[in-house]
Amino acid sequence: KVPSKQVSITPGVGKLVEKAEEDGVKTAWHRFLEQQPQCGFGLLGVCCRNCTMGPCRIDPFGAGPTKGVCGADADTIVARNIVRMIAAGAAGHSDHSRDVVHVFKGVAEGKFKDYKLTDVEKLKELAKILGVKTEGKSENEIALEVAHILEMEFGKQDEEPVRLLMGTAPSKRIKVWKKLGVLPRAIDREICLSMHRTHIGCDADPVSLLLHGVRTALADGWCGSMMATYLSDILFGTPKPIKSLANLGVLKEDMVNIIVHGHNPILSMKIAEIAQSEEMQKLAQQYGAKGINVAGMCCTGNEVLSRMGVQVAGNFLMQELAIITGAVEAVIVDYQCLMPSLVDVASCYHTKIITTEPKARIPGAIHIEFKPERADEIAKEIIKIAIENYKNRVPAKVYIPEHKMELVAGFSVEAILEALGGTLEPLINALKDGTIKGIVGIVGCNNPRVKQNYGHVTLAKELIKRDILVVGTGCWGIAAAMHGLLTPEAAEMAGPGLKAICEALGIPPCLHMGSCVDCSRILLVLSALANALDVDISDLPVAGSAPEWMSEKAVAIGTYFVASGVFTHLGVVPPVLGSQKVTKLLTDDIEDLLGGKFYVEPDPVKAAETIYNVIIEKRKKLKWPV
Ligand code: NFS
Repeated sequence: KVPSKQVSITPGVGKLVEKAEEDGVKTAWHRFLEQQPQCGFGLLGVCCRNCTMGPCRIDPFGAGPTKGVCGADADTIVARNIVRMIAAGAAGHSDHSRDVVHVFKGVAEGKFKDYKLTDVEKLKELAKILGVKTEGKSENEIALEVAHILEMEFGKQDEEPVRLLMGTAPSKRIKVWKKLGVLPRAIDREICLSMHRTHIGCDADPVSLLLHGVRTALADGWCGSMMATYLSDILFGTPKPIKSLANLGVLKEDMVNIIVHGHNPILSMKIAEIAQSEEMQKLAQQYGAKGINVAGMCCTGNEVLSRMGVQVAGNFLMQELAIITGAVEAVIVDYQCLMPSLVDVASCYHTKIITTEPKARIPGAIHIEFKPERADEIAKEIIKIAIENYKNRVPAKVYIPEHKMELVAGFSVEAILEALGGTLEPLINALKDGTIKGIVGIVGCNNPRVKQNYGHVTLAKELIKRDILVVGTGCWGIAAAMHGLLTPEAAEMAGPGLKAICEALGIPPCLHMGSCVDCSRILLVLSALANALDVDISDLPVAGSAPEWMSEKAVAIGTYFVASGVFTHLGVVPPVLGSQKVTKLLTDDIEDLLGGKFYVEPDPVKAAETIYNVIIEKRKKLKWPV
């Protein structure tokens, strides 16, 4: 049994964990308990499985072996392991991006009729960034040229840095990267090189390894993830402030409930759109339901929330709970952050798990491969499975917590600018005169090591109280939503300066900027601020945080934030403590090279205090009032 009252601060979660136990179902919290005590070598990062002379592990107390069979010491092993995490995270974001490029190109070629170029202004902006001339060309011609350049960003073989980074990062920052030799040349190349360097018998120098980790992370943030954001906006529209609701209470007792879960908007946008069609709604009524209710989960939830206002059922640790309500007809997934246990949990209820991507299959799930050339047709086919499953719902097993919270999402860079009246001036002035002390980006996951959403919500509240504007993405965005931080009324919780600004502009003190690939939007804000003030990002009174992170993607994001000059807080200790050298490099020395560094603090209240102090120091250096 897990102590249900201690697993989460989010209303409804504890109740569903108890229901799971009554129904004989295990959740991530139960499996986390079963894993205790976890492997100390793994936690410290000193276990190496990169060849079959091993696995080798280094004795952290120095009494046992200090080197692996090949001679690698703790510094080498820890650095190699963390670089592999960065590479996997960058691969996740960027391969998602590759799929969006594929659809974008197919649309430009007229092959994928079910999609269109929705935001042409943004297409032109991207063309300009990439140096594509637009005059006298049709939208499709521009899109094709853009698609060609973006494809090359993955696999080009020359030594030139990726163009998207060169076109969006501030020039002062680019100089820093150039001097260090970490300007990424191509996304796939840097990821591949991360794997090569960490192979047995290659790079053994922790400094050189970590610098390549930085290069790989930059290829993700300023290119791979950035591309996913730009193209998703062009295909589906750039988010604007939009109202919706969050938490499991968005599920409906008398409707066919469909959860879209994963990351890529290409399918989930279609499901959300087609579920609204008369044909599908009528079919649902024929099966005895009032209609179809689509709700999002994790980042694909953020994608459909930001652009269509689709309600969100919850963040990462709530995916199993949605099924445990007994009221979900289908969970439709693409890839990333899907627990394979969804199938086990679903087997105790009537829920169908539908996988759609060849690269993310789950044994026991129904697999319907998604193909953009038949998008509408496949979306319908999938929705029909959910509708037909409504009759199998067992009313006695249904429990939907009543909790749901209002929210406003959709704060793209464009939307923030519009709220500010078209220019950054008001924000810059508020920063300069100290009305707002700084800006902090909070991102990342849930992790059963942390009381669910306690880190996310507490840190955000502590920061806004200190007149720090909070922006963020991913599962943080959903946590903030479920706890009422994404409403204009939340300004009540902010300090007097931030409160006044929020009230004047009618915005929340915490701004939801999208999914995790949309951390690129945060980079663009930093870039615009640095350019406008003619300083480097590392001079700005800003910071980043991932209070409850767990995924390799989060490691990539944290690293590109640090590499971009941002002081970055982690609420969960990364597996590096087995090497004093690597730990010191990441939390101290790296600042001299890049202007940013990692700071680890599990207590969000203490973290807020430290972040505030860092921001005040930055303000003093800029000679701004504190
Ligand atoms: Ni980001 Fe988004 Fe959530 Fe973590 Fe997973 S959904 S891509 S990895 S768990 S924030």
